[in-house]
Amino acid sequence: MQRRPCAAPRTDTDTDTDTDTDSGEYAVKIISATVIVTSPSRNFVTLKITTDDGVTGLGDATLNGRELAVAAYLSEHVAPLLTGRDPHRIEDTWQFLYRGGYWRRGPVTMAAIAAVDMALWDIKGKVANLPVYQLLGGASRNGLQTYGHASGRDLPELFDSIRQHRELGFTAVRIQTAIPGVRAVYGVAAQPQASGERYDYEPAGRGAYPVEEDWDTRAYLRHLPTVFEAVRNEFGPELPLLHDGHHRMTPIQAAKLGKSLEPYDLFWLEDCTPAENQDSLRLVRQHTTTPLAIGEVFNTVWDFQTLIREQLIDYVRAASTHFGGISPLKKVMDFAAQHQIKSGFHGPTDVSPVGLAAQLHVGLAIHNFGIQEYMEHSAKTNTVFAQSLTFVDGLLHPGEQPGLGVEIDEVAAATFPYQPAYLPYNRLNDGTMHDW
Ligand code: EZ4
Ligand code: CO
Repeated sequence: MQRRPCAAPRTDTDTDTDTDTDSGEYAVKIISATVIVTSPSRNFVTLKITTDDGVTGLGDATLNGRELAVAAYLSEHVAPLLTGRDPHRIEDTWQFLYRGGYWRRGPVTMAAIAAVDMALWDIKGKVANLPVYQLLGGASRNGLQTYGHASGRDLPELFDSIRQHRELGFTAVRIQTAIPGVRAVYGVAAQPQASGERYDYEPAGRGAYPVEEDWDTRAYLRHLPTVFEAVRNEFGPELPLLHDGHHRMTPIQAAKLGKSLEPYDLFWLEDCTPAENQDSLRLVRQHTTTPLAIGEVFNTVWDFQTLIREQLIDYVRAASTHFGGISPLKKVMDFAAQHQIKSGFHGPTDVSPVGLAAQLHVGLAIHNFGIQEYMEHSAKTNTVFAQSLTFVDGLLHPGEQPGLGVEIDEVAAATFPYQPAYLPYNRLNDGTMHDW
């Protein structure tokens, strides 16, 4: 019998069986790929791939505020193409979905491809009986240093939040505070929202329409250095401090902020300018030695090309889920290593436990790990996802279970149906829309 072409999908008329191949490459086939949308305390989109010998793999396709678009992309256009493919051909399947789709990139496409990539790594690990980090080269460290999100409406509340995080074992903290004159600011957990339930300390609120927030860059630039001065005075010079500018400044404003924060020795300043304008980082870089982190909204390795090659950043903020999965995350970090740039993968709770596990395995294996963002998932989320990660003495570890180490309880998942939820948007005082 003639061999089928490489990785051709099974068709209805195909009478081929698993046993008539001599190379072994068709020994296992994908028999199903199903999409699970669940909202235990927030919305998550999970892909479950099953092979004909009963092994399952999970991938995260959660895209905050646009969840159902990725779910449809997967169930309508990707799942049918996966049936019959060899689950072990991870790179080939990634390229098939990326190049074969013709319309490349974008968060919906790349979250969908990410879910497939993660699920196939999960399967490969289970078949090999090894945690995924072992397949990526093995551990380069004992565990991953993490940072938590400290925030407050004023200094006493912020100081309490920093103390709480240190008691939980965090050895680094991100600092976000309210700004006098601004009603609602990104990243301040205790701040009341205009409407919508705040969940998991993340900014998206449940409800059919996004909440409006306001913004004043001049007030922010004046206020923030005073907050960092107070935190350094209270907690001393050792504690690594981070801050997220959340895409709101122009290049010259970001340069000014970077300079004014230099006395407080930040671990990083994140997303100081909107990511679309890569050239703007040159200007920021020329003016400040405050380390820069960027890329949580990037989709592909190519988005980092200029920033890494010209050493315009210090940390890669990509998230496994929004960046096409484990395979491209490993590639971008290998490229970054040549330029002494480290990882700082995006780990909010809108990356599911599956997506978080995927990047923990990468972070444990690569040499140029920097720091890992960690926001614990809620107790409700943990009733749906069983995680094997551990967090001891400030170090995260993905655990030793074969594969990614996360399983989903589909019965529990079904009890939490999707609920519309949107990230807020920003307007300036005169009503102009601004980056949120
Ligand atoms: O606002 O993931 O660094 N973390 C962040 C996040 C983002 C959310 C958006 O869904 O900027 O909190
Ligand atoms: Co951010």
